[in-house]
Order: sequence, then structure tokens, then C-alpha cells
Amino acid sequence: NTDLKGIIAQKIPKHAALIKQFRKDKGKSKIMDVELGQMYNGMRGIRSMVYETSLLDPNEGIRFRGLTIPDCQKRLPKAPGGKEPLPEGIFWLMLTGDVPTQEQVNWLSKEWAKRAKLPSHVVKSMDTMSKTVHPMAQLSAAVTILSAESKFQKAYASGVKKTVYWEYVYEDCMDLLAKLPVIAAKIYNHSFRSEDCGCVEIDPSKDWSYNLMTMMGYSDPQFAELMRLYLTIHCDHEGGNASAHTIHLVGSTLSDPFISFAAGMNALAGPLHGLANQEVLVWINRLREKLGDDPDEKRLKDFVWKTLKSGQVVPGYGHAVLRITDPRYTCQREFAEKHLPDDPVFKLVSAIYKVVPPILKELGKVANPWPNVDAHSGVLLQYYGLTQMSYYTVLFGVSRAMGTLAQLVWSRGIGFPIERPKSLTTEALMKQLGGK
Ligand code: CMX
Repeated sequence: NTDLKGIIAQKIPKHAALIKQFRKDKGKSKIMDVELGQMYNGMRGIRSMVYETSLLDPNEGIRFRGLTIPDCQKRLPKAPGGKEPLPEGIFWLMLTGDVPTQEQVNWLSKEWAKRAKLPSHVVKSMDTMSKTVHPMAQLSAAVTILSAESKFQKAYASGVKKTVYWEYVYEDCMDLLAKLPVIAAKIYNHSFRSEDCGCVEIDPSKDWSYNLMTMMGYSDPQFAELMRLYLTIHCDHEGGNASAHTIHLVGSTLSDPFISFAAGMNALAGPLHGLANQEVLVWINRLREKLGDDPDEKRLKDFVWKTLKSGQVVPGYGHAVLRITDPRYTCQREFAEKHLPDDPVFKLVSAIYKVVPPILKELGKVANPWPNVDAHSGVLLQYYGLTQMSYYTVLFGVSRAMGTLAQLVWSRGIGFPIERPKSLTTEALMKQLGGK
């Protein structure tokens, strides 16, 4: 069955009814106590959101609808002759909760190809944007103006009932997902390719990742495999991270999916979040300039300490939730071991992996000394020739669309209200707790 909308049309009311009953039975149950320290610490660890597409365990990593990354690598459909999962599969999984068949995934590739064309006003705006605009800002701007096409926005204005909001949100999300590779490729070509290639044509017989790669001017089938893996593993990381949470929050105001997603991209563009993948390569390149490709351990340690003493973070290390090496790091490392074991930058990344965690532990304040996803993605991209570091977060964003937009469909389907947590002033807190 490839009627994706029909499948979720059956599932949404069942889940909404389940939640209704659950709230009736347990609505007053206490989930946790919130400590004052948590309020001043970026709300870290406060359980306050419902987000259905994925769940992050500090000591195990991410699960997408119950499946780990190795599960997804094993169980999700592949491209012909390929070994890595197709991102279409993880989107289907997150949206429906079911592992898709090859037929369902092939249908999705075709469906996205069908919806991929950009309206001419978006093309024109993108083509005239200054090349000095950061690729993430270009992404945010392009998606924002794409909101002129929003079916949800028009349906809302025409007064449709709340119970069918999700149907229009679904259409917008599918349109946006279909167009994102074209937007991403246009940003790449506009910013970094000397010729005005205008070559952003989708091949409807190919998958989403392959099309993105070819529209950017690449053709290595192994790079297509990397793209599939990359776009699969960056897709979602439960709901509280800055980009997912922003999309969830803005979506809850009934802003359309385009501007909701663009808002999340502005959050992803921060160096403590998605931009860390750019920062990692910038940092590694600086290290290579200073120490060469094969520095001994002592010089490497000195370089890390110098970074820390100058008040900077070591990019790609640490996490707000995880307390282990990120499984997204591990699977990229496995990809590198298989396909580029002798690459000097990969060897350097491995050497860094040995020296950084003990140093961060020694620092005493870092909750998680282990690498996150961003510590490994840049080295793989540069190996295949994608050396333009300021572009890396765009690929992260294209992938992050899948989880966050699948959730957006569910959020409107379930009828989640506008998000509005309570804030307090320090004065009010002191009054309550008796501090000075
Ligand atoms: N290098 C140096 N110091 C670090 C550090 C790192 N990699 N990770 C954390 N710390 C520091 C924090 O800056 C903080 O210091 P102060 O108290 O002086 O401000 C202290 O350790 C405690 O922070 P934490 O509880 O361990 O971490 P947070 O939950 O506050 O922040 C994160 C998490 C990811 C922002 C942080 O680890 C960091 O800045 N890492 C480097 C940037 C990075 O890789 N970001 C990408 C994360 C993944 C993603 O979202 O894409």
C-alpha cells in the first residue's frame, strides 16, 4: 500500500483517542520535580514536551520509532546495489511508525520527484541573493518565501475545520521535503560553483539523495551512499534540541510548515548546534596547518588545551543529553573505516578521538566528553570533494526536515495547542524560595 496519506489518516484518530483516554486517566500524574538549577541551565533535563517520532536515551543514543541506527541500517530499504538505508525509508518510518517496504520507499522517491519543481519567484530570489549570505541564511530565506505556496495557509484562511488541519500540513510538508534538495543544490551551485550551471533537474527514476548529489555536480556512486547515510542519521534527535523545538513551537502557533521549518533552520545555524559540523572542519584545518597531518600525541594534546584555554569549546564534542559516543558518530566512523581508511584527515579525526575525551574529563565541568555527530561528518564530505565547510549545515538541515516535519503532521493531527510554558523573574523565584 503506497497511500501514505491514507495510512496516517487511519492512524491519527486512533492515536488521538489513545492520548485523550491517557490524559483522562493520568492527566494529573506528576512526571518530575523541576529544580531551580534546571531553570537557569537551559531547561536541561526538564521533561515537558511530547514528541512522537524519536526518543533519545543518554546511554544508548537515538531511536526512531523504537529503532536504533544499526536497526535502521539493517531494516530500511536500500537503493539498487546500495548498502546504506534510503532516507525515504526513515521518513516513512517516522511518519507512520512502520518499517516501509521497498515498494513504499520507491513510491516516495517518485512522489518527491514529482513535487520538486520550485516556483519561479523562489528561483529568482535565490539567484539574486548575494553570494556573501551564509548558506544557512540562504536556506532559511528560500524556505521562508516558499511559504507563498502553503496549502495550509490558504486552507486556514478559508476557514477549514481544525480536525483536517493536518491534511494540509501533510501536503505542505511533502512539498517542502520534495523541494529541499533542489533548494540545497541551488545554494551550493550559487555559492561555490563558478559556472552558472542552472543544472537543478530532478531525475524521477532516482532517489532523493542521489538527485541532491547530482544536482550539486557530483557523480561518485559511493558519495551517493554517503549522502543516503548522512541524510538518514541527521533526520531527528527527539524534540527538545534547538532546531526541532523551534519548529515545534512555531508550528504550534499555526504558522505554516515552511516558515516553521525556516525558523528551526535559524536555530540549527548556531555554532553550538548544527553549525558545529562546519566548526569541526575549520578547527581541524587549523590544526593541520599548525601541526601537519600526523602530529604526535603530545602536540595534539597541547593544541586541544590551547583551544580550551583560549575560551573556545572543542567543536564536535559534548552533548546536552548523550553521555556516550554518539551512535551517529560511530556509524560514520564505520563508513570511513570501510571506504576511506587511509585518508589522512580521517586518521587525524581518529587521533583526536583518542586525546579529546580524557582532556575534557580532566576539565571537570564537561558533562559528556565524547564526540557527537558533528565530529565526523565533515571529514567524510571533504573526502568526496565537498570541501566548502560553510555548506555542511545545509545538508544537516535537509535531513532534519524529515523528523521535524513528520512530527508537525502528527502535532496538528493530535491537535496540540499553542506552546506556552510559564516563565518567572529571578525576583519572583526568590520570593517563592526565600533566597536573596
Ligand atoms: N569543549 C569545551 N567545553 C565544553 C564542551 C566542549 N566540547 N562541551 C561542554 N563544555 C563546557 C560548557 O561550555 C560548559 O562550560 P561553562 O560552564 O563554563 O559554560 C560546561 O562544559 C558544562 O556544559 P555541559 O553541561 O557539558 O554541556 P551543555 O549541555 O551545556 O552543552 C553542547 C552541550 C553540545 C552545547 C556543548 O557540549 C558544546 O558546546 N559542544 C561543542 C559544540 C558542539 O559540538 N555542538 C554540537 C552538538 C550536537 C548538535 O546539536 O548538533
